[in-house]
Amino acid sequence: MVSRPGGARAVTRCDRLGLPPYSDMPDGLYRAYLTPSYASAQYALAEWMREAGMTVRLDSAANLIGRYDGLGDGPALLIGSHIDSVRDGGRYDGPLGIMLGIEAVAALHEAGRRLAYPIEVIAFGDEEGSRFPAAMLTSRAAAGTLDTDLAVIADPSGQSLADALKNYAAKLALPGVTLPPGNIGSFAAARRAPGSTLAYLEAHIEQGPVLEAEGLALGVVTAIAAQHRYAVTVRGQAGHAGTTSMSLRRDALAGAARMVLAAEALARGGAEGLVATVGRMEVLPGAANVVPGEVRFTVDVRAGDDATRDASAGAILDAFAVIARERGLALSSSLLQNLPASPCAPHLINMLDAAMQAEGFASRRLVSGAGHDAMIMAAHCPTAMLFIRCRNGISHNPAEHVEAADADAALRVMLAFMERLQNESAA
Ligand code: HGY
Ligand code: MN
Ligand code: MN
Repeated sequence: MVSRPGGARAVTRCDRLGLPPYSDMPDGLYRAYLTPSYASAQYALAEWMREAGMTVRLDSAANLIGRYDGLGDGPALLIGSHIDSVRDGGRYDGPLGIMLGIEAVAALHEAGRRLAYPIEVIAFGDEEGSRFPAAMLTSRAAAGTLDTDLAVIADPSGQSLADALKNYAAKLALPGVTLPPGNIGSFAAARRAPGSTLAYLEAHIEQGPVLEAEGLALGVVTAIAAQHRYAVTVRGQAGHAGTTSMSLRRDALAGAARMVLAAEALARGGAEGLVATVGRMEVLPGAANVVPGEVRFTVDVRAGDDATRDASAGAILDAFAVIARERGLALSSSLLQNLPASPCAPHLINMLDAAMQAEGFASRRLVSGAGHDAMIMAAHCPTAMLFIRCRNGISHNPAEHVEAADADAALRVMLAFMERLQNESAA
C-alpha cells in the first residue's frame, strides 16, 4: 500500500518499521543500537532519504544522516529523532520525527526548491539506552559531550560498545551510503563541527495526555525535564524459605519493596511534575524456595528543574538508607545518568509557535517530562521541539498511536517554520 506523501506516509513507514526484520522481537518492537534490526532500519531509511533527494552518510557513531543541499553552504538545519526503541515499545516514539524530516525534504524536492540553508535529517541510534546502560549515546557523540571509554560500556551479554561498533562496521551493507573517514567506531570523530548547525528541530509524539485532553493536535516544547537515573543494590542474606524464621531474615526483596513504595510516596507528595519510577528489578538468586539475598533495581527521578530533581533524589536515597538500616541490609547506589533540564531556544519557540498559529493551530506551550535527543543537542546548537498528540498519551507501549492527520499537521507547521527560519537567517 503506497501512502500519499506527507503525514500518512510518515505514519505508514513507522508502522512498517514496527515489524521484523526491523525489530529484534518476533511479536512486538524492540530495535536496539547496532543490532540486525537497526541495520535493516538504516537500510530502509537510507532508501527513503535518497528518494527524497538527499545524499546519505553514516557518522562514526553509526548515526544515519541524509543531506539536502541549500542555495548556500552555511550551517545546516538538523531535523531528527531516534530510530532505536524500548523493549516492546511503540512505533512512533522516535521514528515519527525522522520520517517527518524526510517528508519535509521530499516536499521541497518535489517542488524543485532549495532553501537558503542546507538541511540534514539525522536518525540517532541510541536515545533509549535499551541495550547499553547509558542513554542518548549517539546524540552525545554528535554534540561532543560523551567523554567515556567505549570499551567500558557493555551490554547485558558483555559485548562492549567498542566491539559492537567494530562488528557493525564489519557487517555493514548499506549501498549508496557514504562511510565516515576511518569508518565507524570513534565517538569523538562523530562530533558535529561547532557552528555547523543552524538549529535542531525534533518533532515527537507528546507521550502524555495534555494535547489530547485539550483537543489540540500540536504543542511547542519550552523545556525538557531534568533526569537522574540510579542503579541501586540491596544486599541481605539468602536463606532457606522453609527454615529461616521471619525474625531472623534479612530479606533483600522485602526491603527493596519498602524502598519502591517510599520512592513512590515521596514523588506523589512532591512538587508538580516530580516523578520517580522503579522500572527494572533483578531478584537474586531468584528461586521460589530461597529468601532473596540481593536485589538490583533502577530508579528514574525527574523534575522540571535541576534543584527539585536533586533534592527529591536525595530524599529518596535517604529514605532507602533508613529502610536498609532498620532491616540490617547493605545498600549501594550509583548515578547512571544525569541529564540537566534543557530549555529550548526562546527565538525558536516563538518561531515555531508563530508557524503553528499561521497554519491555523492554537498556540500551546508545554514542558516535556520525557527525555529527548533535543536535550543533548542543546549543547551544540539552538533547539526546538514540536509535540504531536498521541492516543490516551500512551507511549513505551505497543498501544502507542498517532493519527495521520496530526502527523500532516506537524509537517505543515515544520515547513512553515523552515520558511521562517530562512527569512530570519536571510535578514
Ligand atoms: O526516558 C525517556 O524519557 C525517553 O523516552 N528515553
Ligand atoms: Mn523518544
Ligand atoms: Mn522513548
